[in-house]
Amino acid sequence: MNTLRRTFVAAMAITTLAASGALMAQDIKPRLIRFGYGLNEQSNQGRAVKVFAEQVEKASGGKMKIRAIGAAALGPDTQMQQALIGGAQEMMVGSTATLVGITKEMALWDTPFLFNNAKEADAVLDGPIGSKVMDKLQDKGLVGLAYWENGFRNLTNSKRPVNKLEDMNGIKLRVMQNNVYLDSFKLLGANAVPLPFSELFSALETATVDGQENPYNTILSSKFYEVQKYLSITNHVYSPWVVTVSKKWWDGLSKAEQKILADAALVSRDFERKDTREEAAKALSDLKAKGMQINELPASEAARMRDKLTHVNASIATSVGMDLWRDTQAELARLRAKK
Ligand code: TK8
Repeated sequence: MNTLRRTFVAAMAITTLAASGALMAQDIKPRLIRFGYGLNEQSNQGRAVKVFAEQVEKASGGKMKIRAIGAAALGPDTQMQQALIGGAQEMMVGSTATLVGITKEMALWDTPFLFNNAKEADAVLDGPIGSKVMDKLQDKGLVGLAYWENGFRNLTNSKRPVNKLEDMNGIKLRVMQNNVYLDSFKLLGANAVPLPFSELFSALETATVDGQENPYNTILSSKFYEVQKYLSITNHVYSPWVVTVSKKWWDGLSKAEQKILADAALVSRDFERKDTREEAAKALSDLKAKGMQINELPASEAARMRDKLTHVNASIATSVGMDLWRDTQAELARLRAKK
């Protein structure tokens, strides 16, 4: 190699080195956060995850990036929970009901008719009782950041309108994978079958099950109206979602990064509740327009169902702990006493 050529090669090497050095200093690879959820992108859940992602990117100046993965593409709730615990996935949002197998206190939220309205739900979930339950996740490798609204659940099926308790008899009903739900609907006379949400649409379509129960929003966004004729308004339970993080991964974040995620969970929670309530308020007319036949249970029949369902309360109290159960009842009494 002649001198000129040697100089050229050396110069090239220096330029390459300098370029890659500059790249390293300026563009530190953003943290990529896989955030899984079960519903469609076009749903209250999907919209709120998008708000969360925007918030995190903005607050971190692009250093934290959310890769939102909906429609249970990372698996049903229970599978994602295990991925978070193992550290193979960073974040998710899903039902508290599917967490009961991991943290038994979560069964508190499955209590039929626990909350009379959304205001009570917000007050208890965002207050000390909600935090206490959420913090129990930490022993199991999960960090809970916020409760979002799934909503009051209502019944759909393809057999008949449920106008009285006896109409539940023999209806093959999909329930979440959770003993409280299983026992509740067995008590009502249904043939309750636990199934992950991701399998629900096709189970309804193929008539593997006759019915299911979910908030109006989900009946709309998951297009259950295509495969279900009857919607019976029962509001039998208020169901929360909870935003969770892998503790394994969370513990490796800086305090500043943790704060960005925690703050964004609250901003998106407020957005999500408002969005969900607005959508729910007009969902019934939307579902009617899609061809569903909608009926409200007469008060006397709703009371009969309520009566039956109180039989699950004792076992919920035992499994969540008597202190937590009593504190919750006391808090609800306090909320109801004040105007
Ligand atoms: C979505 C579920 C869903 C829940 C259910 O992953 O399973 O019926 O209501 O929202 O968490």
